[in-house]
Amino acid sequence: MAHFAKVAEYSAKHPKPEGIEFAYGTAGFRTVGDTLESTVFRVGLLAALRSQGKQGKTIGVMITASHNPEGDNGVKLVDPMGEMLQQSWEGYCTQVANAASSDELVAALAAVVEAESIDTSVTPRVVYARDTRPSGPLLQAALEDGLAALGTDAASYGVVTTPQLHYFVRCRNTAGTDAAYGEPTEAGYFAKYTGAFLRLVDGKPHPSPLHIDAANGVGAPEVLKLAAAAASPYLSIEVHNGDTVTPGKLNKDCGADHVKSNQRSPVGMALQPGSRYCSFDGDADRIVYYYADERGTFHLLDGDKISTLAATYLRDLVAAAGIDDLQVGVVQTAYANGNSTSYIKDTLRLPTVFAKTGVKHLHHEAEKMNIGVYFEANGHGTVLFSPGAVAKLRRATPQTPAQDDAIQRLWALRDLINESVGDAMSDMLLVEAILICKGWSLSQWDEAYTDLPSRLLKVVVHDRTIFKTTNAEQTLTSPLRLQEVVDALVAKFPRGRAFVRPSGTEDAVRVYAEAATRADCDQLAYLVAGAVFDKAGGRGDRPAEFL
Ligand code: NG1
Ligand code: ZN
Repeated sequence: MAHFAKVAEYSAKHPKPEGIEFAYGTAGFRTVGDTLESTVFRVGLLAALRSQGKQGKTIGVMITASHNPEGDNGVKLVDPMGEMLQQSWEGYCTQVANAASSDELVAALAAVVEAESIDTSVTPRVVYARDTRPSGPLLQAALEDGLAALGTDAASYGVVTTPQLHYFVRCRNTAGTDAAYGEPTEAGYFAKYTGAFLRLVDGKPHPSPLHIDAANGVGAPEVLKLAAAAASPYLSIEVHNGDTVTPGKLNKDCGADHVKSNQRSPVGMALQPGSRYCSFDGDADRIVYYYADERGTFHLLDGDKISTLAATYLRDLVAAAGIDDLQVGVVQTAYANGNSTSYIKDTLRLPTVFAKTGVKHLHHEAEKMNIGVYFEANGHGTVLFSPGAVAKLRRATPQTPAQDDAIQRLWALRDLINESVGDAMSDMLLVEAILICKGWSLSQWDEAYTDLPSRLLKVVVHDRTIFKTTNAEQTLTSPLRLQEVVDALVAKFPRGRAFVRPSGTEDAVRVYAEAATRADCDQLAYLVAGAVFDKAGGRGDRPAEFL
């Protein structure tokens, strides 16, 4: 195909390493940074085709490996409204990435053009960015070759957070329409989010400073710019772990994933009772909050806590606005703490559903709701206002000043939230705004419910592809009879719950367990992990008992 005339020439500069199979998973391609050059080059080609398939709409490419170790890297595509790549393209990405030669590569690209009836005469448009990883510049150069090979109209945003890139893509594709999202620039991003935040908190007392662990990643410089743009005592921040230069520091013993997984504060943050803390992950799309009580005990406010805080506030505002038939709903995954789910159902009395792990699944479920709040327990999430909800807000005619205030607040919240994807900075402003409006400390926020003790384990097996699940990944259908074993173990523990699923991002099987007490929870996790190891091809050391 003439369209691919330059592909072979450019591809020769970025040969595929032999013996490695790449797979586009929940987080795009993600593996050791040094092995990704050919893949990122090819993602440039795919981004161009995706844009042509969307009549020249702008597609995004983000080079990041999020909370993974600094030596890893990754790349993912962003669709026109700033959402994750449509699932049906994931297979194309995997095929193109694994083509063994230039000829196979061109054939794989031609197959995509054919299958999607792509008009290759359209000028492709792509914007891209990367996080602070050392392998980023080289991978960016490979991406630029891929874009050039197909004559793409391309623009770099340099080093920004993942959600900022999603925002830029959405802004570019909605400019000049009713759905215009904002200015597709960093200054535009900061102006939009800080403006909405300041509208919400105006007139309320100032909060104490917020200590932010930026995981030594791109969130550090960006959140400083955000605070500078706000230029307000309502956003007084202190950034810790903000070293994006010293090799080896990114995500090392810090960041949202570290804090959530280990249930303890990051390196470089000595918690003082009464002070407020949060952690971003390496590309600033996740956030968790935490504090120490008077006895110095660590308390985590994770994605479930953020989601219930946001859902409560939205529910109360909708009621105060006097708008009928506007329902707030919550989407969680099976990793949500059981007590958060009970709280949403029994105390908040809001509808809640479980989606499969991976933000795209939560996003799709939230799209079915009027106002859909979705968060993974690990701190990745956002809120979606459906077109119907926006229309109702537009039509709302306030009868009292209180109703008018509630309606204005709902509009401000909609502007404050990055609807394209979970965003640590936007979510932080959301939490801050709600806490300021309620006059709450972190411990007051924490009072809503107490987490059940939980444990997340990894079991390495010979072949994780034999693990198949149903029921939002809570029930195993394969290996045969393993689920019965899990059920029998769960039944032994009060408030016990456990499930087993293959990871989408790591070569391992994950075991989640919770129960009424820490000892029961640990015992259940250990027994289930042991059963997986013994009955489904465990590799290496058998999971050890907690002591
Ligand atoms: P996997 O590896 O499929 O469990 C992990 C996280 C997801 C999501 C993705 C993408 C857990 C248990 N799993 O998925 O929530 O964030 O990575 O980064 O936290
Ligand atoms: Zn991330």
